[in-house]
Amino acid sequence: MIAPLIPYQAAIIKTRKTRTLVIADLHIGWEIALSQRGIHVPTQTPKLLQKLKNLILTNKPEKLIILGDVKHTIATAGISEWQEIPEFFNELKKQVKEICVIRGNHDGNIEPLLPEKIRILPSTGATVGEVGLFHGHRWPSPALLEQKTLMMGHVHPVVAFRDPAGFRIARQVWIRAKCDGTKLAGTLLQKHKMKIEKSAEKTPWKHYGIKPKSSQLFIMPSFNDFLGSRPLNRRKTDGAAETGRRIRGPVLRSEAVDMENAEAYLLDGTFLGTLNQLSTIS
Ligand SMILES: [Mn+2]
Repeated sequence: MIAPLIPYQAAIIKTRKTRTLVIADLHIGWEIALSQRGIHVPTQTPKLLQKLKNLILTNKPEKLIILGDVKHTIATAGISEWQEIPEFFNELKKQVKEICVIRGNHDGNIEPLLPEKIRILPSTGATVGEVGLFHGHRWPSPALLEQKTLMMGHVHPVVAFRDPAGFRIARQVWIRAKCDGTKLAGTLLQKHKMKIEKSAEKTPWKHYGIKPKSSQLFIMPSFNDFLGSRPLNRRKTDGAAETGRRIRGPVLRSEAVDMENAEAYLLDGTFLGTLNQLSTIS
């Protein structure tokens, strides 16, 4: 069972044996990137840590999974990241038995920043209970498509609202989209240059040994409140549409995920409508 921890950007996956806390997109050190452009914001890392500690105290998970993008710089790490990231994880280690990081696109060379016993999982993802978890910038492994529910981060989903006077605000949201596991497996097979044989259902079994079952995809809001993003309800006529498509990653770009009719929920659980409906107010 999967439950969002309203009103936080976090979820709990419960199985018979364990409770796993899942968060995505910490982007520790985004303030440092700003300071290089002359804007000085004090470090926000202690606040992120406190928010996460409180969630651990309240929900008592045995396991914490971070769905990618622990740090903000992509390939390297700045001086403060060398200090802040190990400290952050050393504190968390005192609160929760097991911690895993699924590698995101910002997690290049993260190994030396993580203390002992923090496990790094590949960007192809991991399965917890009946949920397939992956970051989203790359394809998940075929094994994840056997799960009914997929969950990813990476896009930092927000919805924009504009009133008639032109004032605009953006709010973080959860996205729930229908997806077609067989189609996803088909696209993945094509990517691996394998031909779809007589039946689209049987080919994944033959090549990957799986029966695709994924029917819904959740996109998690970023745990870091400050991250910007291109609103998901921006109209397609926008000149930046192509860039937007590229950033979303291969799964959302594939026709197997119905983003038009995807449902958007505010962090407090309020249902806003589908992305298609919301495109009129962006
Ligand atoms: Mn990412």
